Amino acid sequence: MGLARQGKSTFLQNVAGLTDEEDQEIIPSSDRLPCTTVQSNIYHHEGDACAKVFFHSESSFIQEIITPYYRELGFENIPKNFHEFTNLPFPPQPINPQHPAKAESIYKHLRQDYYVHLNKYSDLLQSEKRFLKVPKREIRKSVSQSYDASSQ
Ligand SMILES: Nc1nc2c(ncn2[C@@H]2O[C@H](COP(=O)(O)OP(=O)(O)O)[C@@H](O)[C@H]2O)c(=O)[nH]1
Ligand SMILES: [Mg+2]
Repeated sequence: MGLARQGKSTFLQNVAGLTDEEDQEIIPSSDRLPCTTVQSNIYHHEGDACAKVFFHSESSFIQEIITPYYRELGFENIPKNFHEFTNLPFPPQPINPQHPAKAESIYKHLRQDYYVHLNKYSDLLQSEKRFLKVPKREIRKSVSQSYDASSQ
């Protein structure tokens, strides 16, 4: 366990004996902003490395990811489905937060990562949960996020 950029991924690369730069992509690490941003279970496996990437369904995404944000931020109109999350007006600010700075940070994450970028990931959410098997060269793209020069 540890905060972002404390060396968790690098530690796992070393424990797993991933010494080549190309192999290190199996457990991506970064010196920039938070990199690996999903729960990742790593197993020893004979043969070519690959990843099983699990996707939320539209409804599990709303229930398990979005709803807790709405509750935490005091929003009453919790979207009942993906369509509502996309189409209802987005709340302008946290409601009566007990810890304003924390609520602001949570709000920013919900807005800037999940709401603003809806059209970049909505196609990945289907009516059922599913998984895809991806080859080594696509693991980084699947388990991490990247940033531009201004950290966006
Ligand atoms: N100097 C030094 N740098 C490290 C060490 N472990 C990791 N790093 C660097 O710290 C940055 C963040 O590491 P990363 O493993 O991605 O952190 P994570 O967010 O905890 O997974 C990377 O640039 C690593 O190369 C270490 O033991 N010493
Ligand atoms: Mg990491």
